[in-house]
Amino acid sequence: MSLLVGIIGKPNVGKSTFFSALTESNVGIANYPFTTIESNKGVSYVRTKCPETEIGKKCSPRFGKCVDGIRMVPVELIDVAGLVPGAHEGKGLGNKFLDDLRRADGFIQIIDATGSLDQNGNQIGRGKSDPLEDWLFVHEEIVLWLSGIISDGLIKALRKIESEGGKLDSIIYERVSGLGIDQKDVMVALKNAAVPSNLREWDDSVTKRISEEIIRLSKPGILVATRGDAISEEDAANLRQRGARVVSGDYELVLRKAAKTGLIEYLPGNKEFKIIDPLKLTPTQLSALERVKSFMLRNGGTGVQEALEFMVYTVLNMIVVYPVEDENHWTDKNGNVLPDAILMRKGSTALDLAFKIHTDLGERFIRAINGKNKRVLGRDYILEDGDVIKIVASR
Ligand SMILES: Nc1nc2c(ncn2[C@@H]2O[C@H](COP(=O)(O)OP(=O)(O)OP(=O)(O)O)[C@@H](O)[C@H]2O)c(=O)[nH]1
Ligand SMILES: [Mg+2]
Repeated sequence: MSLLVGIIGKPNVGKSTFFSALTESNVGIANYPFTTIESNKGVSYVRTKCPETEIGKKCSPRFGKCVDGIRMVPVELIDVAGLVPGAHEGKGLGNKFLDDLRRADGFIQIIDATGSLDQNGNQIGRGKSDPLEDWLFVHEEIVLWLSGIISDGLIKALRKIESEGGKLDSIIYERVSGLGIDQKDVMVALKNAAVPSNLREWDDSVTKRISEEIIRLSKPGILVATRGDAISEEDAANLRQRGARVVSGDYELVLRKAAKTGLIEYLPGNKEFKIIDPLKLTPTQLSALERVKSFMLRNGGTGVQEALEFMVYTVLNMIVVYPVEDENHWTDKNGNVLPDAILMRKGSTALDLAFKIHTDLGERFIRAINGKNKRVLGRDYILEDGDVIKIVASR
């Protein structure tokens, strides 16, 4: 299973535009709430330096590509319907899509830099709402949704612990299994949430505190203020200071489309682009690209690719490793050089990598070999960013 990042936020803020730019897929985008009803899923890529240069051969990625030694590593994205206050009780499009977020490893929360929308995504005029305040209710909905999952049949289970014994962390873990949450995180959450020693004193506020801690520990997120193209530099600086990243999903979408049709040269994440032949552009296209250019100068790029990479590498703490079958030539059994680039959490071991590739490979693990220095590695070897690893397993 690859990494999955959920794109969330209130209706009409620009979630699907951000998603469409990153995944280069066509999805419904319109200036009214609830354009998206069914979730959109797609694949985007984060950049990393490819080890191909160290072996002097061109790599052949099975997914994504590698341009000038910069490898694009796949990440799954999911764009869901807008969240409104009360979504966890079924308001708006409610719970259904919250459940689509079950497997997400973390969330990118999109907010509207222009502050033009009320909590239901209706236009109320520029600056009439504080974009940062939306963070609170959207976060609250996610917490309450998890509380609902934990609460299901909980009181009965707690009574059972009292009469027959049993472990609280197992009871909670059981409820959140399937949400990609570690048992370790559940244990830390229980400790931090100050659970009453007498379980009879348990109430909804305890469940909520546990959910808050679990979300904080295992579903981290970042705030991305889109429509950065439509605000002043002063407002942008203010949003940045308050912890949001300022981007323009719309401009990133324009650039990716223009690059695809051969009008410009642009690689995602670059701070600038080049018009290939100005004579091929209409005056409208030229002036649109001028606007994009001036925003990129002010903002240091559109900010979209960087936001995803910040999420993956810094917030989710990922490194990239390259499993191979031949540790000398760094190939799979068909001779493809560095066919896979896999995102693993910092601190993962060689055994974790084996399990990530295939449960069977994990179960039959004997040792690993470091493709760079040919050293033999045990199951507890801590992987490093850029490692090329061969797993040796029993037959
Ligand atoms: N100026 C500007 N407009 C944007 C940007 N991103 C999105 N928009 C506009 O905002 C409106 C809503 O965009 P969507 O991407 O459909 O928003 P959404 O959050 O997916 O909306 P729902 O699916 O209805 O919740 C559209 O008119 C977009 O063109 C941006 O970066 N800049
Ligand atoms: Mg949408």
